[in-house]
Amino acid sequence: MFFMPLSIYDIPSDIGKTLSDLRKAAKKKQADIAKSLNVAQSHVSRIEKGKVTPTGQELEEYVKAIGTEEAQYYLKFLKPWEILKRPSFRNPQRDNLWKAETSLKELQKLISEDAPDFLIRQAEMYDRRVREEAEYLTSLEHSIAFTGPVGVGKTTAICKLTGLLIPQEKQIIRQSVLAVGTGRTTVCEVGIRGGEKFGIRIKPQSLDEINKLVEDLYNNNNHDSEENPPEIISLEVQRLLFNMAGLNGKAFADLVQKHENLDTLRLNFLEMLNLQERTREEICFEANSNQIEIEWLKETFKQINYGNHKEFSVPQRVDIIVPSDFFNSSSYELEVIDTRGLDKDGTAVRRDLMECLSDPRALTVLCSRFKDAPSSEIFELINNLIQTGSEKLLKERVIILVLPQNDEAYNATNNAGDPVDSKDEAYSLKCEEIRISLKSLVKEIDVNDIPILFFNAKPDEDNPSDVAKILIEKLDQLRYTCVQRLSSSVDAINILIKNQKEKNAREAYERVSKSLEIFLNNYQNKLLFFGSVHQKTLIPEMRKTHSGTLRAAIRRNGKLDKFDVYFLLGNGSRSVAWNATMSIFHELKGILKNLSGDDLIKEYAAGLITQILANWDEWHQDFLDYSEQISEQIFKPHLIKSYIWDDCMLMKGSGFRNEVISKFQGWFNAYEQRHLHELLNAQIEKAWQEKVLGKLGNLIGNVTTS
Ligand SMILES: Nc1nc2c(ncn2[C@@H]2O[C@H](COP(=O)(O)OP(=O)(O)O)[C@@H](O)[C@H]2O)c(=O)[nH]1
Ligand SMILES: [Mg+2]
Repeated sequence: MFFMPLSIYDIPSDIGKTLSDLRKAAKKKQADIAKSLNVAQSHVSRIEKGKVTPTGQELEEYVKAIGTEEAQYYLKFLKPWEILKRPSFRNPQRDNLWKAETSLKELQKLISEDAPDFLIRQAEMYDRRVREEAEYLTSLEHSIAFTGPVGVGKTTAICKLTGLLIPQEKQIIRQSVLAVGTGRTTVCEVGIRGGEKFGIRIKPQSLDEINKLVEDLYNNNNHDSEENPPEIISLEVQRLLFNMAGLNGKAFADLVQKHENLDTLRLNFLEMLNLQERTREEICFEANSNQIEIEWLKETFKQINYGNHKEFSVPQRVDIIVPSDFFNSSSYELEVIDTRGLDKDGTAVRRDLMECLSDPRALTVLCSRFKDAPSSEIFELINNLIQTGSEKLLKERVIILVLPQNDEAYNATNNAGDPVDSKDEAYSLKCEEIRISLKSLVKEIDVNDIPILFFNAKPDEDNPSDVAKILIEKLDQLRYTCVQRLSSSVDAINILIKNQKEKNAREAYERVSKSLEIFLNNYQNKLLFFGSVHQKTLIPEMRKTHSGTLRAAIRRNGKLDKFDVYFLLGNGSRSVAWNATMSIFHELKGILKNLSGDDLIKEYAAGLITQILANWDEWHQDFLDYSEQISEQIFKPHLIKSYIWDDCMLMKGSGFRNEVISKFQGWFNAYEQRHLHELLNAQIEKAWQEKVLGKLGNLIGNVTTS
C-alpha cells in the first residue's frame, strides 16, 4: 500500500496573497512560475487569489521558482509551530517570535527532564512570560484614542490625519467628513478603521437607556429655575432625540405642558421615535448610487448622528470603515477612536477614557487648545493616573497633541513679552511650558518621554502625515519595549539552560531568594493601612462637578456616563491600594537593583532579576485593577438600592451640592456600612498577600501565605 505523506506545512489562509507579494518582489510574472511548475498560468492565478490551496510539493516548487531568500524563509516559516500561534508573515516581529518558539521548546525539555525545583520554578515563570509577550506581539491590532475637552478640534484633526476629507472643499469645517462644529457634535464614541469598502456600523442604545434619555430630556426642560436647576444633558443627544421624533425644542416644551406626568409623556414620545422601524445596524456604500463614496459617507454619518436616518436608532457607538492610506500603509490593523469630549460639566475620571488609557494595545492622544495647553481637564486626567499607580503608562502610551487654530501660534509672545519670530519658536516655547507644568506632577518618569506634538488643521500649515508618522513610531516603540521584554525572557531561558548544571547558578539563585525571603518575612501577614475609599475620588469630584450634572447622576442612581459614582468609588479604591503599597513596591525594586550589582548574580542570574522585576510590576498592576473592581462590587448592590438617591432628590436650591456630599459622607460613615469597609479592606489585603507577595513567595519556594 502507498500512502500520500501528510503535508509538512501548515498552510495559512492568506498564503495566496503572500506568494503573490513574494513573486512581485522578485519581479517574476505568473507565467514564469507556471512554466517552472509545469501548470497553466490560470492555476497560478487561482492559487494567488486563494481559490486553490497549493499542495506541499507545489508550494516548494513555487518558492523555488520565485528564487529569493525571503521566499525560502517563508517556506521554513510555514512548518507547524508547536507552542506559539504562528504570526502573520507580515508581522514585523516574526523573527523574534520564531526565536521565542525555539526557546520555549528547549524549556519544555528542561521542565520534562525532572530538573531540580529551583530550575523548574524559574522555567515556569519564564515560560509564562514568553507566552504572554508573544501573544501581545502576534496580534497586529492597535488603537489610537483621541481625548480632550469638547471643541478643541479633535475630530477635525482626526479627519485630516486619516484622510476623511471632501477633496474639493477649502474650509476646514466643510472638509471634515465627521461632524465638526462649535463642539458637542458627535453623539457617541466613533471608531474609524480600514477596510475594503466604505461603510458605517452602529451599536444601538438599549430600550432601557432610551427611556432614561427621554426622562433626562423631560427633566432638562421641566424645571422651575429657582428651586431646581436644569439637569445638564448632552445637547447632541437632545438634538438627536428631537430630530428622531420630528420635533423642535418649542414643540417639545408644548408636549411637556400637555402631559400631566412623566410617564404619559415618555410613552407618547417613545411612540414618536418610531423605534420599531429603526433596527438597522449596518450600511455600506452602493456603487450604483450617484454620489461619490466620501460624500455618501459624510451625508450618511450626518443623518445617523443627527437622528435623521429613518432606519437607525440612537447609537451608543459608531464604527466607520474606510479604505484610506493611513490605515493601509502601516503594518498594523489600526483603529482611530474619537472619544466623547471631556465636558467642563462632568468629571475627567471617566470609565471609557480610563479603559482606553489602561488598554495595553492603545495609544491615547491627549488634545488641548494652544492657548491653554495642557488644559485643566487633561491635567486632571494625568494627575489621576499618577494618584492611582498608573504613572508608567504615561511614558509608554500617551502623546500630547496641541491644536493651534488660525494665527494663534503666530500671535504668541516669548518670555520677554516680545512677539515670536516664527511659528516654530511659538511651538517650542509652548512645548517647554507644558513640560515644566508636567514636571510638577510626575515623579517616576522623565517628562521628555511624553511626545508633545502640534497640529494646525488649516491647509498649508502643519502636515498631517508628520503627526501620523509620529503616532506610528510611538506604536513601533510600544511594540519594541515588548520585544525587549521578550528578548530578555528568551535570554534568561538560554542562560538557565546553559548553566543548569553549574554550581554557581544555584548559588546565585540562592542569593536572590535569600534577599527576597527577608523582604517577604517583613511584609507577609503584616497589615496594610487603608484610608476611606469614598474620600479619595468620589467626594472631591462631587465638590468640583457642575451641580446640574450631579443632579442628573443622582436621579440615575449614580449611573451617568459623565459622572459615574461607582467608577469614581473604584478609582478611589485603586488610589487607596496604591498609597498603601507604593513604598513596599519601590522597596523591592531597590532590593533587586542592588542584587543585580553582585558579580555572581550578574553572571548567572541577571535574567532572573529582570524577570522578577517585570513580574513585580505586572502583579502590582493586577492587584490595583482588582482593588478597583472589588470596591464597585462590594458597594454597588447596597448603594444602588439605598434611600440616599431619593433623599438627595428632595433637596432644592443652591445648597444641593453640599447636602448631597454630606448625605454621602453620612451613608459611607454609618454603622450599617462598617462591614462593607471591613470586607473591602480584607479583600484588598488578601489580594495583596496572594496576588503579589504570594506569587513572589512561590518563586523562591516559600509557599507560606496567609
Ligand atoms: N480655524 C481653525 N478652526 C479649527 C481648527 N481645528 C478645528 N477647528 C474648528 O473648531 C471647531 C471644533 O472642532 P471639532 O473638530 O469639532 O472639535 P472636537 O469637539 O474636539 O472634535 C470646529 O468649528 C472646527 O472647524 C483649526 O486648526 N483651525
Ligand atoms: Mg468631535
